[in-house]
Amino acid sequence: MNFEFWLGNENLHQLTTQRQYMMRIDMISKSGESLYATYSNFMIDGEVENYRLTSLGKFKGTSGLVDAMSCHESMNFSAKDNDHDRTEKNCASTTFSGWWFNGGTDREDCPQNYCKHANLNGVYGTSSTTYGILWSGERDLQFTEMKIRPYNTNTVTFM
Ligand SMILES: [Ca+2]
Repeated sequence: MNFEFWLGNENLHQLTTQRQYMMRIDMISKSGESLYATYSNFMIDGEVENYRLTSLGKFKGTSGLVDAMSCHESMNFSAKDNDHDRTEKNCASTTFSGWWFNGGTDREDCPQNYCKHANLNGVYGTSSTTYGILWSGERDLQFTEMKIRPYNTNTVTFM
């Protein structure tokens, strides 16, 4: 697949509530380095719960890569006309994207009062930390892909 595609939150909800899924994110950095992040769990709540990112489970990824997605765990999905982030502003508006924006101040390992630590739905082709595609300090990502599959302890081990 070589174009922008989003499966849709309702589809993600229907799929991920049937059984335990794991998620793998593949990324190519601005400088061309391949990066990956995997999570042992991926589940999206329904529309009534604003497609909340219920659970991510355990993280494993490229050596040195920050676990940026966990700062979005248990957040509602926000869109421009559906502000469910925890800031006074509208993160979806400032980033031109929909995402499980956070913005809280209750986790020391996450950016404080800031919309995101990762945003794979940002705007392509910009180093902007406000609205670009980023993963922690990795800005202007060339490529990102989020994939899910049924969790199988035989094929993947999360320490
Ligand atoms: Ca808000």
